[in-house]
Amino acid sequence: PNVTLIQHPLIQHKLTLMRREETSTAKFRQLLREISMLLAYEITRDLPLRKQLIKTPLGPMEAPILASEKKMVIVSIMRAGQGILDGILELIPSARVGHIGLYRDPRTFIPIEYYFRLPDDIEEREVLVVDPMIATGNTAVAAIQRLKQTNPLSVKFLCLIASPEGIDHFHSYYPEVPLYTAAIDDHLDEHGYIIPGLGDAGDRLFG
Ligand code: HSX
Repeated sequence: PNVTLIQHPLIQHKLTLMRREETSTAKFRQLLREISMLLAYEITRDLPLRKQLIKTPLGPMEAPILASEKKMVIVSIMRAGQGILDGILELIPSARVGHIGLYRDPRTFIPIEYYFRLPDDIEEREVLVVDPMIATGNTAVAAIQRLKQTNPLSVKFLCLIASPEGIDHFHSYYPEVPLYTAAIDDHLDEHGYIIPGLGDAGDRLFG
């Protein structure tokens, strides 16, 4: 399957701290920001470069810079995606930002859209969708479905923890969309929570 498990030791360590029940909101927020920077570093490994003629104080040089003409777009699935977005923006401050508001009906687990806003020229931009959790996978599928209507150049999805069920569900709809995650947990419970997971990411991030 089209899944990359990002297992840098610092990421694993920070994720463990985030999972702990006793970790405070402030600490959780800080860890999510740090871990998101590390994930972004890993995901952007293959960004194409081009050469540009520059002048250092001591002379000219053909130096590498990012090749894409158009800045990439980070799309945050509200509200927990905001925590990942903040971290990535520290690393890629010029990225453009989109927002998708989706909440999961607690009974049916069906995502309901309440907000959708993307930057201009989305057809010419690469998109990275971020949300800490893929539980049933319904939210991720709904987000990609909605995004694809706007025809971006490419789409990737980044989360922190995914369930095996969620990954299967996601890729049964969108096998071509690369999924990056820091962990694949054991299973989903009957309330659609990832076990062992870290609880409700939005609640842990915002209180
Ligand atoms: C949580 O539920 C996460 O941040 C996601 O937005 C969503 C994942 O649930 P699911 O749709 O994969 O079941 O609030």
